[in-house]
Amino acid sequence: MKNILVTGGAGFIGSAFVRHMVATYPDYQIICFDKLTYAGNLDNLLSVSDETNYRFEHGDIADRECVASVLRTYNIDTIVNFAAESHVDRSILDPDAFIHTDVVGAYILLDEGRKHGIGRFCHVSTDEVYGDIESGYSTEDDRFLPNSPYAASKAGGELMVRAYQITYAMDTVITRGSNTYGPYQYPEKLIPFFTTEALDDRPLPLYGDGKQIRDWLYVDDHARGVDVVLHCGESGEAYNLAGENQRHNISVTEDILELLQKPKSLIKHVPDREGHDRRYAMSAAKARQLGWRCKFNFEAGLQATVRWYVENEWWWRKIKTGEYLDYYRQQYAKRLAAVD
Ligand code: NAD
Ligand code: TDX
Repeated sequence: MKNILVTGGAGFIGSAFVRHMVATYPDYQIICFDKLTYAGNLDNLLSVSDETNYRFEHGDIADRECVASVLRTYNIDTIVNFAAESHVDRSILDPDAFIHTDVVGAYILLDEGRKHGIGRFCHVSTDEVYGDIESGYSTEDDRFLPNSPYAASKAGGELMVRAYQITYAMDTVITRGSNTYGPYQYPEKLIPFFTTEALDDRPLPLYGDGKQIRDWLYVDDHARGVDVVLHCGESGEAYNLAGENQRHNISVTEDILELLQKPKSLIKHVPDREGHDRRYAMSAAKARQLGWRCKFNFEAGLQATVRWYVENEWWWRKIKTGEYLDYYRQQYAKRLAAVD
């Protein structure tokens, strides 16, 4: 590996991965390729922007010519694909962009990668492909039962990766991460959304009874997990990157309020998300065999995250304007009015 294309590298987890790779492997060239959608943000990459082993290229993974050109220009030998539409609620409002990027984009990237003769293709996926799991832990051989348009589009992308491994003998690996949190996460996802809303004493719209369970993974652990699978994963295999920190949403919400010393009365139980999965839980045993371990437990990770949002208003205040407010109204206005 020498010249690594990191697609979606200006997003939340992709940027943590870029920062990690640029610092850890001075001999690699890290080329971030990103469309800069509402979720892409070059502020996430300010700390590496002057590094000699880092470059940024603006482009869409579903644009064949653009992908071919960047593969040629930088003589890319490795692709790590983080690029995706990533928010379940937006996929329920309008799935179009999810099919474009998570399915068609993954296909174009694979196809151009194959033509260019790249080495390893590492595809970043999610625990949501397994769907709701009432008890026990999903393992890598479990069947896919995706329930939201987002989850189905991620499952579709993964199946195309599998097809390229088997049909064209491409060298691929897949990671399936659990719910990730930490600095630089777009404030539409539960933890940054509730933290920044609570800071302004605004209502926290908790879906349904709040007893849904998610397994939380700190972003730096996720980024390191992708690095381990990229370097050590067996060709053709998928690896669960599970935080093994399962929490009810209501308990995460109360922890945030306690850290901020805000009252529980900010919590509003609003009408549920459509098709809402009750529980995700994965086994991380297979990734552990590669030597991957989480360094952050949930309490330390959440404290560091909440503190980061308190100290970095410059980053999130300018995001919570314009398009963000349109989305907020569409997603929450009726829900909050229903419980007023
Ligand atoms: P994000 O929404 O913060 O970032 C996505 C990035 O992809 C953005 O920079 C965006 O501009 C870019 N992008 C979108 N469409 C593109 C396109 N067509 N071409 C090029 N770039 C494009 O997402 P995230 O939370 O950092 O997630 C990264 C990956 O990890 C995704 O594949 C997601 O499915 C997966 N994942 C996320 C989580 C989580 O909890 N956030 C958990 C498991 C897996
Ligand atoms: O306003 C909210 N109220 C609420 O109760 C929001 C935004 C979320 N929730 C609930 C829904 C989920 O049960 O909190 C939980 C977490 O929600 P999200 O942050 O939207 O994450 P989730 O839907 O679980 O999906 C995440 O994990 C898997 C990421 O967004 C995906 O990209 C990843 O693949």
